[in-house]
Amino acid sequence: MIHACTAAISAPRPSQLGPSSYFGKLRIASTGFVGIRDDGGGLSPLKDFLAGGKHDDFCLVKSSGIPDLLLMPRAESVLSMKVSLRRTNLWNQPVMPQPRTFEEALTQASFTNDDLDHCRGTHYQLLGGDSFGGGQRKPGAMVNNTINTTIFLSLISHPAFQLFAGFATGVFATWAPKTFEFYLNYMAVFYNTYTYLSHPFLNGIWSSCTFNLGPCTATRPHRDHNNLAFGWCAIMVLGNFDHTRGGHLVLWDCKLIIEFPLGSTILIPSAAILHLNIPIHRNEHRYSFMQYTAGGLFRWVEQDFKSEEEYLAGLSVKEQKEEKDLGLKRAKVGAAYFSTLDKLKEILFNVLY
Ligand SMILES: O=C(O)CCC(=O)C(=O)O
Ligand SMILES: [Fe+2]
Repeated sequence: MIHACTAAISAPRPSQLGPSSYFGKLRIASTGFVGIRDDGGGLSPLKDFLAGGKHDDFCLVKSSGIPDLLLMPRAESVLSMKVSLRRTNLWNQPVMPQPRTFEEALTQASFTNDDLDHCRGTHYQLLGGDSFGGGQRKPGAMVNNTINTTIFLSLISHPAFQLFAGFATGVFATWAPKTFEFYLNYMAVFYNTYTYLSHPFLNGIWSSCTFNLGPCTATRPHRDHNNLAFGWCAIMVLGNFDHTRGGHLVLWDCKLIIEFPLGSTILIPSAAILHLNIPIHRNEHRYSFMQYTAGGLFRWVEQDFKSEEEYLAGLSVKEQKEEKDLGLKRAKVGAAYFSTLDKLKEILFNVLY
């Protein structure tokens, strides 16, 4: 069952992005489903984003404890949503994972030094779920070694992560209902066809998740280009750190630096927006849990369960051209799925009356 927890928390505070804020066109690969790889660059300390720092044109979104809604300028579309579980009575439930849960996972997992240097940063990460891309010939479950598979399975069986999955899914369905419906429709076809695969969480909409096991998770500037180009991912943050001094989520393209306290979940279009974290301080720990669905899974459904080459080979020259044009148009189609406040009000009105 999907938790519609958003109903239990107070009304969101909209932060209209300032005129200097920028959310460019969706960067979309020619097939129209995944983003374009863009990472590199190092970590920036908080002072760079404060008065006198080299990025002091960024706007700091302080954590108010109530949900934060970020809107795109002019279009007033909902770009991001931040909610905190700590304001709900769910937070005090004994099932909540303690930093110990991550420490134990990290101690038991089997990592090499190379695992500490990846495009997102220099922290340990455990990935799992169903995916497609990166050389796979067809969609399937991500492959880990036996130890890491066991740890991944035990984390996704943890009641707290099941609760987070349902919570984030409820937020997604509430604030981006059209995008959510797109996920529902495509994933219903996908999982009805591949009955031997299943979502990591029965109450969650996303097909994959990453446990950023830190112990000091701070991502470098990156776009999660394998995610659906116009899709949303959910990031839940845990650990033991002072969120006013570090751990912020920076949405580079929007010139926003968002305080990201323990127990909060932020949903963003992570393939489209360049994002990164401010490092935390010595003796602090930060872990995050990210849920997403690879754009390749949607493409696979759209293109009759065939590889790009196989699918195009079955089309006439005219159809191939149409298909390529359609790929680029998908950025527009995807952007149209973002909710406007008026649309959300209309939906609410129809539900209530
Ligand atoms: O930990 C965070 O706040 C961001 C995580 C993230 O962007 C990622 O894992 O791709
Ligand atoms: Fe990311």
